[in-house]
Amino acid sequence: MARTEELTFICTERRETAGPNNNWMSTSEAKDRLGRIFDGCMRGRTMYVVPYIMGPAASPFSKVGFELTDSIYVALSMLIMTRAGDVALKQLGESADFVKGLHSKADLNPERRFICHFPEEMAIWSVGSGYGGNALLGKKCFALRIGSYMGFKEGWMAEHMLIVGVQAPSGETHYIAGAFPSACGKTNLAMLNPPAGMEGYKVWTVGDDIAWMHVGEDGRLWAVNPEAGYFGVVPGTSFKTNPNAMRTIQSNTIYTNVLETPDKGVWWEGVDVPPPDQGIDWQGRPWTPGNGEKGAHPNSRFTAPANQNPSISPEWENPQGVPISAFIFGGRRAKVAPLVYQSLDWNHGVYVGASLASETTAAAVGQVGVVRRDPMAMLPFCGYDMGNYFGHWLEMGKRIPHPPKIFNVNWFRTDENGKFLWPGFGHNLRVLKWIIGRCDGTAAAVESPIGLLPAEGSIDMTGLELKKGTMQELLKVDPADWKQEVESQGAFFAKFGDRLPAGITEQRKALLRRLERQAAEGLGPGAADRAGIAAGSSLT
Ligand code: GTP
Ligand code: SPV
Ligand code: MN
Repeated sequence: MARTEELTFICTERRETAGPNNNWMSTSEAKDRLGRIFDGCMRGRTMYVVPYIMGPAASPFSKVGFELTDSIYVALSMLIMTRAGDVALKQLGESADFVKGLHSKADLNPERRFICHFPEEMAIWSVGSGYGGNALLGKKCFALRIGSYMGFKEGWMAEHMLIVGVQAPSGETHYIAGAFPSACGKTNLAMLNPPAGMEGYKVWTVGDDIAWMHVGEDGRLWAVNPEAGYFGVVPGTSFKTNPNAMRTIQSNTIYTNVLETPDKGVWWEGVDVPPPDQGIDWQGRPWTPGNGEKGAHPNSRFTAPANQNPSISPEWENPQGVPISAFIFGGRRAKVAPLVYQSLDWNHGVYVGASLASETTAAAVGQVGVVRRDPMAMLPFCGYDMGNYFGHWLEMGKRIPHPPKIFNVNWFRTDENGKFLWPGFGHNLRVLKWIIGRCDGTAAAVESPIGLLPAEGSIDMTGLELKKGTMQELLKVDPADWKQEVESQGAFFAKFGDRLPAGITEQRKALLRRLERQAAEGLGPGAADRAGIAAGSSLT
Protein backbone atom coordinates (compact mmCIF):
# COMPACT_ATOMS: atom_id res chain seq x y z
CA MET A 1 0.00 0.00 0.00
CA ALA A 2 3.04 2.29 -0.22
CA ARG A 3 6.55 2.54 -1.63
CA THR A 4 9.19 0.67 0.35
CA GLU A 5 12.21 2.94 0.08
CA GLU A 6 14.45 0.75 2.23
CA LEU A 7 13.99 -2.10 -0.30
CA THR A 8 14.68 0.13 -3.30
CA PHE A 9 18.19 -0.04 -4.80
CA ILE A 10 20.31 1.57 -7.46
CA CYS A 11 22.55 -1.16 -8.85
CA THR A 12 25.75 -0.10 -10.60
CA GLU A 13 29.31 -1.30 -10.98
CA ARG A 14 30.58 1.27 -8.48
CA ARG A 15 28.91 2.34 -5.24
CA GLU A 16 29.90 6.00 -5.84
CA THR A 17 27.58 6.19 -8.86
CA ALA A 18 24.53 5.71 -6.62
CA GLY A 19 25.61 8.22 -3.95
CA PRO A 20 24.67 8.49 -0.28
CA ASN A 21 21.04 9.21 -1.21
CA ASN A 22 20.45 5.67 -2.54
CA ASN A 23 20.66 2.11 -1.31
CA TRP A 24 23.25 0.39 -3.47
CA MET A 25 23.90 -3.16 -4.60
CA SER A 26 26.44 -4.19 -7.21
CA THR A 27 24.95 -5.17 -10.55
CA SER A 28 26.12 -8.76 -10.23
CA GLU A 29 24.95 -9.21 -6.63
CA ALA A 30 21.50 -7.81 -7.47
CA LYS A 31 21.09 -10.09 -10.46
CA ASP A 32 22.18 -13.04 -8.43
CA ARG A 33 19.90 -12.34 -5.44
CA LEU A 34 16.85 -11.31 -7.42
CA GLY A 35 17.48 -13.96 -10.07
CA ARG A 36 17.03 -16.60 -7.41
CA ILE A 37 13.70 -15.11 -6.28
CA PHE A 38 12.49 -14.70 -9.86
CA ASP A 39 13.43 -18.26 -10.75
CA GLY A 40 10.13 -20.10 -11.29
CA CYS A 41 8.10 -17.44 -9.47
CA MET A 42 5.52 -17.04 -12.26
CA ARG A 43 4.86 -20.76 -12.62
CA GLY A 44 1.13 -21.39 -13.09
CA ARG A 45 0.37 -17.72 -13.65
CA THR A 46 -0.18 -15.62 -16.76
CA MET A 47 2.74 -13.48 -17.79
CA TYR A 48 1.81 -10.19 -19.46
CA VAL A 49 4.20 -8.48 -21.86
CA VAL A 50 3.50 -4.75 -21.94
CA PRO A 51 5.31 -2.58 -24.50
CA TYR A 52 4.79 1.09 -23.61
CA ILE A 53 5.93 4.63 -24.40
CA MET A 54 6.80 7.25 -21.82
CA GLY A 55 5.97 10.58 -23.45
CA PRO A 56 3.58 11.58 -26.22
CA ALA A 57 3.76 9.30 -29.27
CA ALA A 58 5.81 11.01 -31.97
CA SER A 59 7.65 13.21 -29.48
CA PRO A 60 11.43 13.33 -29.96
CA PHE A 61 11.69 13.12 -26.15
CA SER A 62 9.66 9.92 -25.72
CA LYS A 63 11.21 6.61 -24.76
CA VAL A 64 10.04 3.03 -25.01
CA GLY A 65 9.93 0.43 -22.25
CA PHE A 66 8.75 -3.15 -21.82
CA GLU A 67 7.32 -4.54 -18.64
CA LEU A 68 6.95 -8.28 -18.07
CA THR A 69 4.62 -8.90 -15.14
CA ASP A 70 2.52 -11.63 -13.57
CA SER A 71 0.09 -9.11 -12.08
CA ILE A 72 -3.16 -8.37 -13.92
CA TYR A 73 -3.43 -5.21 -11.79
CA VAL A 74 -0.07 -4.03 -13.07
CA ALA A 75 -0.87 -4.90 -16.69
CA LEU A 76 -4.20 -3.03 -16.61
CA SER A 77 -2.72 -0.08 -14.73
CA MET A 78 0.09 0.23 -17.30
CA LEU A 79 -2.57 0.47 -20.03
CA ILE A 80 -3.97 3.49 -18.19
CA MET A 81 -0.72 5.12 -17.08
CA THR A 82 1.21 4.85 -20.36
CA ARG A 83 0.68 4.66 -24.11
CA ALA A 84 0.90 0.91 -24.40
CA GLY A 85 0.61 -1.77 -27.06
CA ASP A 86 0.98 -1.43 -30.84
CA VAL A 87 1.77 2.25 -30.65
CA ALA A 88 4.91 1.42 -28.64
CA LEU A 89 6.00 -1.41 -30.94
CA LYS A 90 5.60 0.94 -33.91
CA GLN A 91 7.61 3.65 -32.19
CA LEU A 92 10.40 1.21 -31.37
CA GLY A 93 10.63 -0.33 -34.85
CA GLU A 94 13.81 -2.35 -35.22
CA SER A 95 15.62 -0.45 -32.49
CA ALA A 96 16.88 -2.20 -29.36
CA ASP A 97 16.82 1.07 -27.43
CA PHE A 98 14.24 0.39 -24.69
CA VAL A 99 14.11 0.04 -20.92
CA LYS A 100 13.85 -3.61 -19.90
CA GLY A 101 11.44 -4.06 -16.99
CA LEU A 102 10.83 -7.29 -15.14
CA HIS A 103 8.20 -7.51 -12.42
CA SER A 104 6.72 -10.28 -10.36
CA LYS A 105 4.60 -10.11 -7.27
CA ALA A 106 6.22 -13.48 -6.40
CA ASP A 107 4.95 -14.29 -2.89
CA LEU A 108 4.52 -10.62 -1.82
CA ASN A 109 6.86 -11.32 1.07
CA PRO A 110 8.61 -8.14 2.30
CA GLU A 111 11.61 -10.33 3.20
CA ARG A 112 11.97 -11.24 -0.46
CA ARG A 113 11.04 -7.84 -1.91
CA PHE A 114 13.47 -5.76 -3.95
CA ILE A 115 13.03 -2.88 -6.37
CA CYS A 116 16.32 -2.75 -8.28
CA HIS A 117 17.38 -0.29 -10.97
CA PHE A 118 20.26 -0.82 -13.37
CA PRO A 119 20.73 2.64 -14.92
CA GLU A 120 23.92 1.53 -16.69
CA GLU A 121 21.99 -1.03 -18.69
CA MET A 122 18.54 0.60 -18.69
CA ALA A 123 16.90 -2.24 -16.77
CA ILE A 124 14.55 -2.55 -13.80
CA TRP A 125 13.90 -5.68 -11.75
CA SER A 126 11.08 -5.47 -9.19
CA VAL A 127 9.92 -8.41 -7.14
CA GLY A 128 7.62 -9.02 -4.18
CA SER A 129 5.36 -5.96 -4.30
CA GLY A 130 2.15 -5.07 -6.13
CA TYR A 131 2.10 -1.39 -5.11
CA GLY A 132 2.09 1.30 -7.82
CA GLY A 133 5.41 3.02 -7.26
CA ASN A 134 7.13 -0.34 -6.79
CA ALA A 135 5.41 -2.20 -9.60
CA LEU A 136 4.22 0.18 -12.36
CA LEU A 137 7.73 0.37 -13.73
CA GLY A 138 7.15 3.20 -16.21
CA LYS A 139 6.51 5.70 -13.44
CA LYS A 140 9.06 6.28 -10.68
CA CYS A 141 11.46 3.51 -11.73
CA PHE A 142 11.81 4.50 -15.39
CA ALA A 143 10.56 8.09 -15.75
CA LEU A 144 12.45 9.29 -12.66
CA ARG A 145 15.24 6.96 -11.48
CA ILE A 146 16.44 5.75 -14.89
CA GLY A 147 15.24 9.01 -16.50
CA SER A 148 17.21 11.27 -14.15
CA TYR A 149 20.35 9.25 -14.89
CA MET A 150 19.73 9.59 -18.65
CA GLY A 151 19.07 13.31 -18.24
CA PHE A 152 22.36 13.74 -16.37
CA LYS A 153 24.26 11.96 -19.13
CA GLU A 154 22.38 13.60 -22.01
CA GLY A 155 21.79 17.15 -20.75
CA TRP A 156 18.09 17.23 -19.92
CA MET A 157 15.99 17.00 -16.75
CA ALA A 158 13.63 14.34 -15.36
CA GLU A 159 11.82 15.80 -12.35
CA HIS A 160 9.10 14.91 -9.82
CA MET A 161 7.01 17.83 -11.06
CA LEU A 162 3.45 18.62 -12.03
CA ILE A 163 2.98 20.77 -15.14
CA VAL A 164 0.14 23.25 -15.24
CA GLY A 165 -1.03 25.99 -17.62
CA VAL A 166 -2.56 29.09 -16.02
CA GLN A 167 -4.66 31.09 -18.46
CA ALA A 168 -5.30 34.69 -17.44
CA PRO A 169 -8.50 36.57 -18.34
CA SER A 170 -6.45 38.19 -21.13
CA GLY A 171 -6.17 34.73 -22.74
CA GLU A 172 -2.42 34.44 -22.17
CA THR A 173 -1.24 31.11 -20.72
CA HIS A 174 1.86 30.62 -18.56
CA TYR A 175 3.14 27.14 -17.79
CA ILE A 176 4.47 26.32 -14.34
CA ALA A 177 6.23 23.14 -13.20
CA GLY A 178 6.12 22.28 -9.50
CA ALA A 179 8.00 19.79 -7.34
CA PHE A 180 6.33 18.74 -4.10
CA PRO A 181 7.20 15.56 -2.18
CA SER A 182 4.83 12.61 -2.40
CA ALA A 183 1.30 13.35 -1.18
CA CYS A 184 2.01 17.08 -0.82
CA GLY A 185 -0.36 18.45 -3.44
CA LYS A 186 0.90 18.04 -7.03
CA THR A 187 -2.25 16.36 -8.39
CA ASN A 188 -4.43 18.93 -6.65
CA LEU A 189 -2.46 21.89 -7.98
CA ALA A 190 -2.35 20.39 -11.47
CA MET A 191 -6.17 20.16 -11.57
CA LEU A 192 -6.88 23.40 -9.72
CA ASN A 193 -10.37 24.86 -9.93
CA PRO A 194 -10.32 28.69 -9.71
CA PRO A 195 -11.84 30.05 -6.48
CA ALA A 196 -14.77 32.44 -6.24
CA GLY A 197 -13.53 35.88 -7.25
CA MET A 198 -11.10 34.55 -9.90
CA GLU A 199 -13.59 33.11 -12.38
CA GLY A 200 -11.81 34.75 -15.32
CA TYR A 201 -8.91 32.32 -14.89
CA LYS A 202 -8.64 28.85 -16.35
CA VAL A 203 -6.15 26.22 -15.20
CA TRP A 204 -5.05 23.47 -17.61
CA THR A 205 -3.47 20.18 -16.56
CA VAL A 206 -0.45 19.01 -18.54
CA GLY A 207 0.88 16.54 -15.96
CA ASP A 208 0.44 15.76 -12.28
CA ASP A 209 3.62 13.95 -11.18
CA ILE A 210 6.54 13.85 -13.62
CA ALA A 211 8.14 16.27 -16.09
CA TRP A 212 10.80 15.56 -18.73
CA MET A 213 12.36 18.84 -19.79
CA HIS A 214 14.69 19.92 -22.59
CA VAL A 215 16.19 23.23 -23.66
CA GLY A 216 14.28 24.45 -26.72
CA GLU A 217 15.63 26.25 -29.76
CA ASP A 218 14.09 29.46 -28.42
CA GLY A 219 16.26 29.19 -25.30
CA ARG A 220 13.37 28.34 -22.99
CA LEU A 221 12.88 25.08 -21.10
CA TRP A 222 10.15 22.86 -22.57
CA ALA A 223 8.34 20.15 -20.59
CA VAL A 224 6.45 17.01 -21.56
CA ASN A 225 4.46 14.75 -19.25
CA PRO A 226 5.77 11.23 -19.88
CA GLU A 227 2.60 9.66 -18.42
CA ALA A 228 -0.88 9.10 -19.84
CA GLY A 229 -2.80 8.68 -16.59
CA TYR A 230 -2.96 9.66 -12.94
CA PHE A 231 -2.04 7.47 -9.98
CA GLY A 232 -3.55 9.77 -7.39
CA VAL A 233 -4.07 9.90 -3.63
CA VAL A 234 -7.74 9.06 -2.90
CA PRO A 235 -8.38 10.28 0.69
CA GLY A 236 -9.32 13.93 0.81
CA THR A 237 -10.42 13.92 -2.83
CA SER A 238 -13.89 15.44 -3.12
CA PHE A 239 -15.97 17.74 -5.29
CA LYS A 240 -15.09 20.45 -2.80
CA THR A 241 -11.29 19.98 -2.86
CA ASN A 242 -10.71 18.65 -6.40
CA PRO A 243 -13.79 18.57 -8.65
CA ASN A 244 -11.71 17.81 -11.76
CA ALA A 245 -10.22 14.71 -10.14
CA MET A 246 -13.71 13.60 -9.07
CA ARG A 247 -14.95 13.92 -12.65
CA THR A 248 -11.86 12.10 -13.93
CA ILE A 249 -12.42 9.05 -11.70
CA GLN A 250 -16.09 8.34 -12.47
CA SER A 251 -15.24 5.58 -15.00
CA ASN A 252 -12.39 3.42 -16.35
CA THR A 253 -10.70 3.81 -12.96
CA ILE A 254 -8.92 1.28 -10.77
CA TYR A 255 -9.17 1.92 -7.03
CA THR A 256 -6.84 0.31 -4.51
CA ASN A 257 -7.13 0.10 -0.73
CA VAL A 258 -10.40 2.06 -0.47
CA LEU A 259 -13.56 1.01 1.40
CA GLU A 260 -15.86 -1.24 -0.60
CA THR A 261 -19.55 -0.41 -0.10
CA PRO A 262 -22.32 -3.08 -0.01
CA ASP A 263 -23.38 -2.17 -3.58
CA LYS A 264 -19.77 -2.73 -4.81
CA GLY A 265 -19.07 0.97 -4.90
CA VAL A 266 -16.17 2.80 -3.27
CA TRP A 267 -15.92 5.21 -0.35
CA TRP A 268 -13.10 7.02 1.39
CA GLU A 269 -12.45 9.50 4.17
CA GLY A 270 -13.01 13.05 2.97
CA VAL A 271 -15.34 12.28 0.04
CA ASP A 272 -18.52 14.38 -0.22
CA VAL A 273 -21.01 11.64 0.72
CA PRO A 274 -21.48 10.14 4.20
CA PRO A 275 -20.10 6.62 4.77
CA PRO A 276 -22.28 3.58 4.12
CA ASP A 277 -23.74 1.81 7.19
CA GLN A 278 -21.22 -0.96 6.64
CA GLY A 279 -18.53 -1.99 4.19
CA ILE A 280 -15.29 -3.89 3.64
CA ASP A 281 -12.27 -1.84 4.72
CA TRP A 282 -8.96 -1.58 2.84
CA GLN A 283 -7.65 -4.65 4.63
CA GLY A 284 -10.68 -6.72 3.60
CA ARG A 285 -12.31 -6.67 7.05
CA PRO A 286 -15.95 -5.83 7.87
CA TRP A 287 -16.21 -2.13 8.71
CA THR A 288 -18.80 0.18 10.25
CA PRO A 289 -18.57 3.95 10.66
CA GLY A 290 -16.87 4.86 13.91
CA ASN A 291 -15.36 1.41 14.56
CA GLY A 292 -12.05 3.12 15.12
CA GLU A 293 -10.47 2.02 11.83
CA LYS A 294 -10.00 3.95 8.62
CA GLY A 295 -12.15 2.62 5.77
CA ALA A 296 -9.54 3.62 3.18
CA HIS A 297 -5.77 3.49 3.65
CA PRO A 298 -4.28 7.04 3.84
CA ASN A 299 -2.31 6.17 0.67
CA SER A 300 -5.19 4.49 -1.17
CA ARG A 301 -4.97 5.43 -4.84
CA PHE A 302 -6.94 5.80 -8.07
CA THR A 303 -5.54 5.01 -11.50
CA ALA A 304 -7.41 6.95 -14.19
CA PRO A 305 -6.83 8.02 -17.82
CA ALA A 306 -5.58 11.60 -18.14
CA ASN A 307 -7.89 12.32 -21.07
CA GLN A 308 -10.93 11.98 -18.77
CA ASN A 309 -9.80 15.09 -16.89
CA PRO A 310 -12.11 18.01 -17.80
CA SER A 311 -9.19 20.42 -17.33
CA ILE A 312 -6.75 18.50 -19.55
CA SER A 313 -4.60 20.97 -21.48
CA PRO A 314 -5.05 21.11 -25.27
CA GLU A 315 -1.22 21.05 -25.31
CA TRP A 316 -0.79 17.98 -23.11
CA GLU A 317 0.29 15.74 -25.97
CA ASN A 318 2.24 18.36 -27.87
CA PRO A 319 5.38 16.48 -28.95
CA GLN A 320 7.53 19.53 -28.15
CA GLY A 321 5.96 20.02 -24.73
CA VAL A 322 5.10 23.40 -23.18
CA PRO A 323 7.46 26.28 -22.30
CA ILE A 324 8.03 26.68 -18.56
CA SER A 325 7.92 30.20 -17.06
CA ALA A 326 8.40 29.21 -13.42
CA PHE A 327 9.43 26.36 -11.15
CA ILE A 328 7.88 26.04 -7.74
CA PHE A 329 9.14 23.92 -4.88
CA GLY A 330 6.90 23.19 -1.95
CA GLY A 331 6.61 20.98 1.08
CA ARG A 332 4.53 20.43 4.17
CA ARG A 333 5.94 22.73 6.81
CA ALA A 334 3.85 23.60 9.84
CA LYS A 335 6.36 26.37 10.62
CA VAL A 336 9.37 28.16 9.10
CA ALA A 337 8.53 28.27 5.36
CA PRO A 338 6.33 31.20 4.29
CA LEU A 339 3.36 30.87 1.92
CA VAL A 340 5.52 31.91 -1.04
CA TYR A 341 8.86 33.51 -1.86
CA GLN A 342 10.96 33.98 -4.96
CA SER A 343 14.61 33.07 -5.27
CA LEU A 344 17.12 35.78 -6.19
CA ASP A 345 18.38 34.02 -9.31
CA TRP A 346 18.81 30.51 -10.79
CA ASN A 347 21.61 29.39 -8.48
CA HIS A 348 19.78 30.61 -5.39
CA GLY A 349 16.68 28.84 -6.75
CA VAL A 350 18.66 25.61 -7.05
CA TYR A 351 19.64 26.05 -3.40
CA VAL A 352 16.00 26.63 -2.42
CA GLY A 353 15.06 23.39 -4.19
CA ALA A 354 18.02 21.49 -2.80
CA SER A 355 17.14 22.52 0.76
CA LEU A 356 13.45 21.60 0.42
CA ALA A 357 12.11 19.85 3.51
CA SER A 358 8.72 18.36 4.24
CA GLU A 359 6.83 16.35 6.82
CA THR A 360 6.74 12.70 5.69
CA THR A 361 3.46 11.24 4.38
CA ALA A 362 1.77 7.85 3.94
CA ALA A 363 3.08 7.56 0.35
CA ALA A 364 6.13 5.70 1.69
CA VAL A 365 6.25 3.07 4.42
CA GLY A 366 7.62 4.57 7.64
CA GLN A 367 6.89 7.26 10.20
CA VAL A 368 4.45 9.97 9.07
CA GLY A 369 4.78 13.66 9.96
CA VAL A 370 8.50 13.99 10.67
CA VAL A 371 10.41 16.73 8.85
CA ARG A 372 12.88 15.26 6.39
CA ARG A 373 14.98 16.97 3.73
CA ASP A 374 13.75 16.04 0.28
CA PRO A 375 15.75 18.00 -2.32
CA MET A 376 13.61 18.91 -5.33
CA ALA A 377 11.15 16.26 -3.99
CA MET A 378 13.59 13.80 -5.61
CA LEU A 379 15.29 12.15 -2.62
CA PRO A 380 13.51 8.81 -3.22
CA PHE A 381 13.73 9.11 -7.01
CA CYS A 382 17.16 10.41 -8.02
CA GLY A 383 18.89 7.51 -9.80
CA TYR A 384 22.45 8.65 -9.08
CA ASP A 385 24.59 10.62 -6.61
CA MET A 386 22.58 13.64 -5.51
CA GLY A 387 25.71 15.79 -5.24
CA ASN A 388 26.10 15.30 -8.98
CA TYR A 389 22.39 15.97 -9.39
CA PHE A 390 22.79 19.39 -7.73
CA GLY A 391 25.73 19.97 -10.07
CA HIS A 392 23.51 19.07 -13.03
CA TRP A 393 20.93 21.64 -11.91
CA LEU A 394 23.59 24.34 -11.61
CA GLU A 395 24.94 23.35 -15.02
CA MET A 396 21.47 23.48 -16.63
CA GLY A 397 21.21 27.11 -15.44
CA LYS A 398 24.12 27.95 -17.72
CA ARG A 399 22.59 26.02 -20.61
CA ILE A 400 19.10 27.58 -20.52
CA PRO A 401 19.28 31.11 -21.98
CA HIS A 402 15.81 31.99 -20.60
CA PRO A 403 15.47 29.83 -17.50
CA PRO A 404 12.29 29.52 -15.45
CA LYS A 405 12.14 31.78 -12.38
CA ILE A 406 12.24 29.74 -9.18
CA PHE A 407 9.82 29.99 -6.22
CA ASN A 408 9.07 28.19 -2.98
CA VAL A 409 5.54 27.70 -1.61
CA ASN A 410 4.02 26.21 1.53
CA TRP A 411 0.26 25.57 1.71
CA PHE A 412 0.60 23.81 5.06
CA ARG A 413 1.66 26.43 7.62
CA THR A 414 -0.40 26.10 10.80
CA ASP A 415 -1.52 28.36 13.64
CA GLU A 416 -0.88 27.71 17.33
CA ASN A 417 -3.79 25.21 17.37
CA GLY A 418 -2.36 23.22 14.47
CA LYS A 419 -4.99 24.50 12.00
CA PHE A 420 -3.92 25.32 8.43
CA LEU A 421 -3.58 29.11 8.07
CA TRP A 422 -4.13 29.03 4.29
CA PRO A 423 -7.34 27.62 2.75
CA GLY A 424 -5.29 25.96 -0.03
CA PHE A 425 -6.66 24.03 -3.02
CA GLY A 426 -8.41 26.46 -5.46
CA HIS A 427 -7.09 29.42 -3.48
CA ASN A 428 -3.55 28.42 -4.41
CA LEU A 429 -4.31 30.12 -7.73
CA ARG A 430 -3.86 33.42 -5.85
CA VAL A 431 -0.24 32.47 -5.26
CA LEU A 432 0.21 31.24 -8.84
CA LYS A 433 -1.08 34.62 -10.03
CA TRP A 434 1.58 36.40 -7.97
CA ILE A 435 4.23 34.05 -9.35
CA ILE A 436 3.16 34.79 -12.94
CA GLY A 437 3.11 38.48 -12.06
CA ARG A 438 6.74 38.17 -10.97
CA CYS A 439 7.60 36.54 -14.30
CA ASP A 440 5.82 39.34 -16.19
CA GLY A 441 7.19 42.09 -13.96
CA THR A 442 3.71 43.14 -12.82
CA ALA A 443 3.65 41.88 -9.20
CA ALA A 444 5.45 43.69 -6.38
CA ALA A 445 7.89 42.08 -3.97
CA VAL A 446 9.84 43.05 -0.88
CA GLU A 447 13.31 41.87 0.03
CA SER A 448 14.02 39.46 2.86
CA PRO A 449 17.11 37.45 3.74
CA ILE A 450 15.59 34.26 2.28
CA GLY A 451 14.37 35.83 -0.96
CA LEU A 452 11.62 38.03 -2.35
CA LEU A 453 8.28 38.04 -0.52
CA PRO A 454 4.96 39.38 -1.84
CA ALA A 455 4.59 43.10 -1.11
CA GLU A 456 1.56 43.97 0.99
CA GLY A 457 -1.58 43.71 -1.12
CA SER A 458 0.20 42.07 -4.07
CA ILE A 459 -1.62 38.73 -3.68
CA ASP A 460 -5.10 38.90 -5.23
CA MET A 461 -7.54 38.30 -2.37
CA THR A 462 -10.76 39.02 -4.31
CA GLY A 463 -13.45 36.80 -2.84
CA LEU A 464 -11.40 35.58 0.13
CA GLU A 465 -11.34 37.12 3.54
CA LEU A 466 -8.68 35.95 5.99
CA LYS A 467 -8.69 36.84 9.67
CA LYS A 468 -6.68 39.97 10.43
CA GLY A 469 -2.99 39.19 10.79
CA THR A 470 -3.21 35.81 9.02
CA MET A 471 -1.41 36.97 5.87
CA GLN A 472 1.39 38.46 8.01
CA GLU A 473 1.64 35.15 9.83
CA LEU A 474 1.72 33.23 6.52
CA LEU A 475 4.53 35.40 5.19
CA LYS A 476 6.53 35.62 8.42
CA VAL A 477 10.25 34.84 8.22
CA ASP A 478 11.37 34.18 11.78
CA PRO A 479 15.12 34.83 12.16
CA ALA A 480 15.56 32.27 14.96
CA ASP A 481 13.70 29.56 13.03
CA TRP A 482 15.74 30.32 9.95
CA LYS A 483 19.05 30.25 11.75
CA GLN A 484 18.19 26.73 12.90
CA GLU A 485 16.96 25.87 9.42
CA VAL A 486 20.25 26.88 7.81
CA GLU A 487 22.15 24.78 10.35
CA SER A 488 20.02 21.75 9.60
CA GLN A 489 20.53 22.35 5.87
CA GLY A 490 24.28 22.40 6.45
CA ALA A 491 24.19 19.08 8.30
CA PHE A 492 22.23 17.55 5.45
CA PHE A 493 24.50 18.83 2.70
CA ALA A 494 27.57 17.59 4.58
CA LYS A 495 26.43 14.03 3.78
CA PHE A 496 27.38 14.53 0.15
CA GLY A 497 31.03 15.15 0.96
CA ASP A 498 33.20 16.35 -1.88
CA ARG A 499 30.45 15.61 -4.43
CA LEU A 500 28.59 18.66 -3.12
CA PRO A 501 29.11 21.43 -5.71
CA ALA A 502 30.80 24.59 -4.47
CA GLY A 503 27.78 26.49 -5.80
CA ILE A 504 25.59 24.96 -3.09
CA THR A 505 28.03 25.80 -0.30
CA GLU A 506 28.32 29.37 -1.59
CA GLN A 507 24.56 29.80 -1.59
CA ARG A 508 24.33 28.54 1.97
CA LYS A 509 27.01 30.95 3.12
CA ALA A 510 25.31 33.85 1.35
CA LEU A 511 21.99 32.97 3.00
CA LEU A 512 23.64 32.83 6.40
CA ARG A 513 25.26 36.22 5.80
CA ARG A 514 21.95 37.79 4.82
CA LEU A 515 20.29 36.39 7.96
CA GLU A 516 23.12 37.63 10.19
CA ARG A 517 23.00 41.00 8.57
CA GLN A 518 19.26 41.26 9.18
CA ALA A 519 19.72 40.22 12.80
CA ALA A 520 22.40 42.88 13.24
CA GLU A 521 20.27 45.52 11.55
CA GLY A 522 17.64 44.79 14.12
CA LEU A 523 20.13 46.43 16.51
CA GLY A 524 19.89 49.73 14.63
CA PRO A 525 20.96 51.39 11.39
CA GLY A 526 24.51 50.65 10.32
CA ALA A 527 24.98 47.97 12.99
CA ALA A 528 25.66 45.30 10.37
CA ASP A 529 28.43 47.35 8.81
CA ARG A 530 29.96 48.14 12.21
CA ALA A 531 29.85 44.42 13.02
CA GLY A 532 31.68 43.81 9.75
CA ILE A 533 29.00 41.59 8.24
CA ALA A 534 29.43 41.80 4.51
CA ALA A 535 26.53 42.15 2.12
CA GLY A 536 25.63 38.66 0.88
CA SER A 537 24.04 39.69 -2.38
CA SER A 538 22.43 42.52 -4.27
CA LEU A 539 19.60 42.16 -1.78
CA THR A 540 21.53 43.43 1.20
P1 GTP B 1 1.94 11.91 -5.09
O1 GTP B 1 0.96 11.29 -6.04
O2 GTP B 1 2.26 11.03 -3.93
O3 GTP B 1 3.19 12.37 -5.78
O4 GTP B 1 1.18 13.13 -4.38
P2 GTP B 1 0.76 14.60 -4.84
O5 GTP B 1 1.90 15.53 -4.62
O6 GTP B 1 0.15 14.58 -6.19
O7 GTP B 1 -0.34 15.01 -3.74
P3 GTP B 1 -1.94 15.20 -3.88
O8 GTP B 1 -2.30 16.36 -4.76
O9 GTP B 1 -2.56 13.91 -4.18
O10 GTP B 1 -2.30 15.64 -2.38
C1 GTP B 1 -2.03 14.82 -1.27
C2 GTP B 1 -2.89 15.21 -0.10
O11 GTP B 1 -2.68 16.60 0.21
C3 GTP B 1 -4.38 15.03 -0.37
O12 GTP B 1 -4.98 14.45 0.76
C4 GTP B 1 -4.88 16.44 -0.57
O13 GTP B 1 -6.22 16.59 -0.19
C5 GTP B 1 -3.92 17.28 0.29
N1 GTP B 1 -3.73 18.65 -0.28
C6 GTP B 1 -3.44 18.96 -1.57
N2 GTP B 1 -3.40 20.31 -1.76
C7 GTP B 1 -3.64 20.86 -0.55
C8 GTP B 1 -3.73 22.23 -0.09
O14 GTP B 1 -3.56 23.19 -0.83
N3 GTP B 1 -3.99 22.40 1.23
C9 GTP B 1 -4.19 21.34 2.08
N4 GTP B 1 -4.46 21.61 3.35
N5 GTP B 1 -4.14 20.04 1.68
C10 GTP B 1 -3.86 19.81 0.38
C1 SPV C 1 4.60 9.16 -5.00
O1 SPV C 1 4.74 8.46 -3.99
O2 SPV C 1 5.27 10.20 -5.20
C2 SPV C 1 3.58 8.81 -6.01
C3 SPV C 1 2.97 7.49 -5.94
O3 SPV C 1 3.34 9.57 -6.95
S1 SPV C 1 4.08 6.28 -6.50
O4 SPV C 1 3.83 6.04 -7.92
O5 SPV C 1 3.80 5.11 -5.73
O6 SPV C 1 5.45 6.72 -6.34
MN1 MN D 1 4.67 11.35 -6.92
